[in-house]
Amino acid sequence: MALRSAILKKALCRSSVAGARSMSLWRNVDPAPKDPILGVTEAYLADPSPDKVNVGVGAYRNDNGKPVVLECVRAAERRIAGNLNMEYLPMGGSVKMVEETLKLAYGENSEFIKDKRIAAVQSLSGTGACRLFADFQKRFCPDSQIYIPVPTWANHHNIWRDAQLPQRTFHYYHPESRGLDFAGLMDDIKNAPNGSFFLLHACAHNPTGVDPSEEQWREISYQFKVKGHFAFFDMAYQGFASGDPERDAKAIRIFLEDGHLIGVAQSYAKNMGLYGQRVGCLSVLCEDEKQAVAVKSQLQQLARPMYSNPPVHGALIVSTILGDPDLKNMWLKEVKGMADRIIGMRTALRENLEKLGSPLSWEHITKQIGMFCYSGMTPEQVDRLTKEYHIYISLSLSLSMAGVTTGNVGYLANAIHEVTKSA
Ligand code: IK2
Repeated sequence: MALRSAILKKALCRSSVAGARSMSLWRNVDPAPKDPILGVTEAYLADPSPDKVNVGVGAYRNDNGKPVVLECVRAAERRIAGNLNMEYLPMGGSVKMVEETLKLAYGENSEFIKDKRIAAVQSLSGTGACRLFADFQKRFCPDSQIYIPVPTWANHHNIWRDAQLPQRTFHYYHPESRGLDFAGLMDDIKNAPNGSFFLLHACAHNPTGVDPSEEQWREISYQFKVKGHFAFFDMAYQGFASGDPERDAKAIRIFLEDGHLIGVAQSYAKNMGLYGQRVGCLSVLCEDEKQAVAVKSQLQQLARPMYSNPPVHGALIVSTILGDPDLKNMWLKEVKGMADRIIGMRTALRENLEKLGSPLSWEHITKQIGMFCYSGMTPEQVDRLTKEYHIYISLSLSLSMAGVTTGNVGYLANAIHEVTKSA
């Protein structure tokens, strides 16, 4: 009895030492800074004001400010219902979904698809595609770095930082003209060491809404060829720039025509409204089929210890829609509908500001494209919008036009006018 209680005492004593040690393990962990984009939504949700407006995160809303599930998605879900098993997908994800997704980026009749020169895997949406590529870049080009536009989607910096690759920046936005700094961009391309990696937004640049023209893309592509640079396209908004996914793939097609070997991150978050399903695709165009097989196997090997294989449901929705001509047509109409509503809100916001007699030029609101409008406001003005008018904008200072509706555009214009009129 005495022996048992002595053993118990010793064990308790040992476990309390271990307990104390495990408690102290995390004592030095400080809270992480709030995400500059998703943190805005948290603040918006916590605000009880009936006037509040969320133009922070780039998530499409209908004209009543409500999230949208596309009709084509509803129809695909009806078809899938009952036929779905919950088995694992392969490490590279749904082959059918990937096949259809490549057609959107590389073209319906792409010779590269026919020749099996593209290494492609299903990814955890666009973020996952970028991260998988960054890890791949680190593993096979460990001494390389990535050139990132100024500004860019804030998470790009986190992604390449966590993949432990050095980052350089290149000129992109010209604050005075509120357009593209084409001269600065071309200089940076020319001055980067030969064979550098560049991150390019394929269309509807986030956060500026400023894209190069077709002619400018041709010049960029030419200069990339001269320098032997590698273009990694992040295409999170295909369809949101022009309303037509085919037109929005123009930059990629120009690079393909010019014989570049490129990488592409695709996402269905925005253009199919599948935000939380986390469905996308990473592809790397290779020299031949043998290389593509090798690259794909390495991408899968990177995925395996991270998340093993991607989720099945969103992939099945996408392959059902894109694999059926009627559903695909329905999708194309719905993408155009979303892009058109945003274009309409750009016009309405500009008109409202002009009607209020704003002395400033708001031309850039209708000139910029895609989901975002780089407002040209200062951090102080944006701060006033939030504090005095309950209008939530990300720290990038760009408005997500997807959150603007006929119901709130007047209120928004008035608030913007009030905080900018004395500038
Ligand atoms: N690339 C760009 C340029 C993006 O804007 C986004 C989406 N941004 O909005 C949501 C957010 O801030 O998280 C992505 C990639 C990634 O989108 P997803 O991973 O949702 O496909």
